[in-house]
Amino acid sequence: MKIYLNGEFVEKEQAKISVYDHGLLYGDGVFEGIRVYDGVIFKLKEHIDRLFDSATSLQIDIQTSKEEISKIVIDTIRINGLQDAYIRLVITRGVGDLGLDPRKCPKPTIFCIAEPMNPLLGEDGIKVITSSIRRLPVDVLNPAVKSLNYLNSILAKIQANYAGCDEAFLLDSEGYVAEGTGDNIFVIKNGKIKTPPVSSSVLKGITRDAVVDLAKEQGYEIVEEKLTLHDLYVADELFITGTAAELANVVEIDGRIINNGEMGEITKKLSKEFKKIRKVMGTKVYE
Ligand code: PXG
Repeated sequence: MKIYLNGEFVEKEQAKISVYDHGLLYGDGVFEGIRVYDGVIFKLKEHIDRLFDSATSLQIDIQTSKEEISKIVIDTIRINGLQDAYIRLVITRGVGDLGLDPRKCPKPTIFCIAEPMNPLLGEDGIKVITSSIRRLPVDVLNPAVKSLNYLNSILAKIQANYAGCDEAFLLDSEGYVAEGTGDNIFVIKNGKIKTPPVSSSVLKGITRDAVVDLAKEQGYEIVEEKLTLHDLYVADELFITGTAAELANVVEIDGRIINNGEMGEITKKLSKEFKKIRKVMGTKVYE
């Protein structure tokens, strides 16, 4: 497996970065998780746009154009001869000294990994708990920025592990449902699909947006509104979306069984349609 690192492709064992890299010292960097399906990179443009927005927000100068970064992603898949894979594209502030000052980091570190990966949480339906860890408020570290700081998601995941669950949901600082550790949440009640608005401590997931569009095309009513845990507990159907998790059905939340532990009809339909569109919506790796 060859990895792109700062201008060249190197073997996995040789893909090493400095201990003075601020991505490592301070979580000072941004990233994207992207998937390629059947040789088509799903929504590559949207991922690159979000990466650049995250970098702009943190005032990280990527010093490379969007076109060049897109080409790095394409070349990483090509050089490894992959058709279906998960891609991790990371840009850190780069190598500096031991102080925080970003001015000491003249050049960003850029790397891209691509390797085969099944849906992260399996396809059998997942069990979820609500974490006591809150999603970061927009005035602390805006969750719209996909930064290398994932500690609150990791703390929530540890709680899920202890509870014997697959995933944890986080509330925002007001107590409304925000999102999973690396995924967005959808609730279905009486045929209506609901998801929390991106304005409140929720990452604007690219899978989320694709599923919203898809649901509208299929004629479903879909609303973005604040949700409480009660809405989740009494849901007819519940699922999550994310690049790594794809579309995963939730069968249990905090001990409440959803739809008798089965995948509901609307979730089934959306999951089927999502599998169709994702193979065509994006950038072809091999012409
Ligand atoms: N919310 C958060 C906090 C995320 O990190 C999503 C939603 C879904 O966004 P996309 O654009 O992928 O539909 C993410 C995705 C993991 C993992 O292991 C997930 C993400 C990043 C890294 C790892 O589940 N991000």
